[in-house]
Amino acid sequence: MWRSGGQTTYESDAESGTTCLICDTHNGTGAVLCSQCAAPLSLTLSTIGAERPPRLVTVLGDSNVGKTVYLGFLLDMLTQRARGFEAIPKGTSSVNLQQIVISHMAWRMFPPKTPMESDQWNWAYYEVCQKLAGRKEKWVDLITPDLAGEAIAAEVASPSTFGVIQKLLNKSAGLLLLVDAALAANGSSQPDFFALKLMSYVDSMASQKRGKKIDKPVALVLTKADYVPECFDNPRRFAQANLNRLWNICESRLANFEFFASSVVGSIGYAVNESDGMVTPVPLHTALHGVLEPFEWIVDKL
Ligand SMILES: Nc1nc2c(ncn2[C@@H]2O[C@H](COP(=O)(O)OP(=O)(O)OP(=O)(O)O)[C@@H](O)[C@H]2O)c(=O)[nH]1
Ligand SMILES: [Mg+2]
Ligand SMILES: [Zn+2]
Repeated sequence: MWRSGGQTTYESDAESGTTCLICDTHNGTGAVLCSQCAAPLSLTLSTIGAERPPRLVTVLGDSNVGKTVYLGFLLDMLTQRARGFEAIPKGTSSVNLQQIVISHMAWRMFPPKTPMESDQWNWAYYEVCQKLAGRKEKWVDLITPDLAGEAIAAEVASPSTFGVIQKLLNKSAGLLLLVDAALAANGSSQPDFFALKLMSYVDSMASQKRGKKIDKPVALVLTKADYVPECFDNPRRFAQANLNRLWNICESRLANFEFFASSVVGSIGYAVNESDGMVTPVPLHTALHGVLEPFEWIVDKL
């Protein structure tokens, strides 16, 4: 890796090996995943020759909040040219996450839970362009892993357990923080406390001067809003009423934040397993609401 004009350029060649794009660790030739953080080294290879430094957007949230589902649909909407966007995956493995989510939903199943091991996470790298009539084209190189909620919880509880999360945060241009609106509306304090811990972690990692707010745009996405449709009318009001601790820390520490409501299902059924009585939600049909808006807002702020 070398730096010129304030910009970091990453190297990779047969003799000297590859520098990890996420944690800057140097890896020997033949390595596929970074020995330090398990990010795919193909990310570095994909940036070679790029005109812009890549921008990372990280999706955070508790386990079961809907990160995998949200990210899969977001990437799919981008590649389907929703609202003036165009997206080109860099490297075939980037397509895996989108494919897993879409193919499961086509079979009326939610995708499986993301494994805790970082070498099992799907990473997506897309070159995204927004072309809107009367406006200049805007290019963003979106790099994001599908993190496991349990790994995020472990890192927040004890920083450096999953060092890759800390590195990602440092390098991210924007954050998407997902919060389960259905749980919050049911009176559970878990989503509020988890998001409060996450925000406190983000704040401590930002190492801002005391009293200065964090500039990084943070979109707070209220997921599963199909269960709480009033959330769509006014996500800010919903957060103030049901996620008050989160609302307060956002107001105190973030210069750029916005709440959004999102849902990916139009109707949902329930299947009961006869042998063990386990109830599984069945997405009867897909209907996307508020998936693109948070990302569009972040791109607008970059
Ligand atoms: N009703 C409804 N349920 C949803 C929606 N999105 C996700 N879910 C439910 O939430 C569950 C978890 O979604 P995932 O995307 O796997 O959650 P995750 O945040 O990736 O969880 P981890 O991989 O454990 O970190 C799904 O299996 C669905 O049951 C939604 O828009 N509406
Ligand atoms: Mg997941
Ligand atoms: Zn690394």
